[in-house]
Amino acid sequence: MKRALITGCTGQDGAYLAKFLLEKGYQVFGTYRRVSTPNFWRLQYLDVLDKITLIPVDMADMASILEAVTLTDPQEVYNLAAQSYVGASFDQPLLTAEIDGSGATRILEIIRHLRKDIRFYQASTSELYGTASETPQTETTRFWPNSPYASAKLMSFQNTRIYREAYGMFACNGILFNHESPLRGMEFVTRKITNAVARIKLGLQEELVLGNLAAGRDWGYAPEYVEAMWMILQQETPDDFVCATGEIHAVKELVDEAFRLVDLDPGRYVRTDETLLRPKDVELLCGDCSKITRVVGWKPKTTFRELVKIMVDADLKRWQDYLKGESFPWDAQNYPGDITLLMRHKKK
Ligand code: NAP
Ligand code: F7E
Repeated sequence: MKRALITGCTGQDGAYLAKFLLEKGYQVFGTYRRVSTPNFWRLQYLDVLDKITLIPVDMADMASILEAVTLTDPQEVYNLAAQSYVGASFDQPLLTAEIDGSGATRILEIIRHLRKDIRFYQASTSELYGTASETPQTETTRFWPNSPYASAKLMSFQNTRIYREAYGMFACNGILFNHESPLRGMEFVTRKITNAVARIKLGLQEELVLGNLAAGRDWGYAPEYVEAMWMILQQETPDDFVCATGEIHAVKELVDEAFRLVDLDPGRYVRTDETLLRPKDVELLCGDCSKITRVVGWKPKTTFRELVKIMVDADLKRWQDYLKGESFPWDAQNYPGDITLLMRHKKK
């Protein structure tokens, strides 16, 4: 039986990947952060929590990563752990560099010294393109990061490539464009919108406050993207690949589509607030996935409209069930509606 180690197993992609690999017959080990309150809701939601083995790891702590790799002796390591929220990286740039930049290098070093035949997947990102020099972006488009998150991810991207070329390691980057699902974290714009739309429809919330409505993204469906991660590691030759849908939609379009699905007029409920603007945003991203389609055989299936519907339906059902008194693994009830967060990174 093949063994896979997933860092960041409690996150959106980690949970979907754990489920996918279990279905492929893998023994799955996942790392989690020791925190005062357990954070396993996604693994419970997908009914995989009791089918995987969890190991406490912090990506800042080399010893805990070394122990995880030694104990699990995996054939494949998927490095998904990250401070993944771009906005927060302006507040915590050094922590983000430590986790997202140095974290990957810690694993690469461990693999280099311990067992160079371990296949390594690095969760790279379309954010590397920042202010993109061309549209759509491919594997050869220039990187021009616009955030501390993206510059940290640039380090891990380059070290993954460098360890591949310098030491002959099977180390690959998936340059994944935004991918979403009902398991997406609440602070990301897609889920923030679909959760708010559900609450507004049910009379639980009065308004939705957003930042940059003009930003354009290439949004795909997360379960399809974790399959791409696995496919990348099954190739004969290690390489870097873009995963994307090739379609751009503005945040405003996402808002309109989500409200349309529940027959409400967004004009009545949505306002913008400049404290939600990032000091520097990425205005437009759109990927060209022809290389991964040609070489690996992966292509996206779910359309933008289908994705928004999946997410709105899921959030609506969860709030309806919640109102009926049902309990189930879920994150939204942990977010108090009325707290004021001081946005340190607000545009000056
Ligand atoms: P996510 O939901 O935020 O999950 C991130 C995971 O990393 C969580 O399990 C989190 O643990 C863990 N983590 C955070 N800090 C850590 C630390 N110091 N030590 C150990 N683990 C830590 O992110 P995602 O959307 O699944 O994304 C997965 C990966 O792909 C990330 O590296 C992200 O940057 C990258 N990526 C995502 C997208 C996207 O659109 N989703 C696109 C491109 C690349 P907790 O649960 O305890 O917080
Ligand atoms: O923002 C704008 C915001 O936070 C998308 C991460 O998974 O994908 C994700 O990064 C856009 C930005 O995702 C709000 O300014 C407007 O232009 O959902 P997001 P992201 O920054 O694209 C990449 C590929 C990753 O690698 C990252 O890990 O939406 N926007 N108003 C807003 N964004 C948020 N979060 N909240 C708002 O109220």
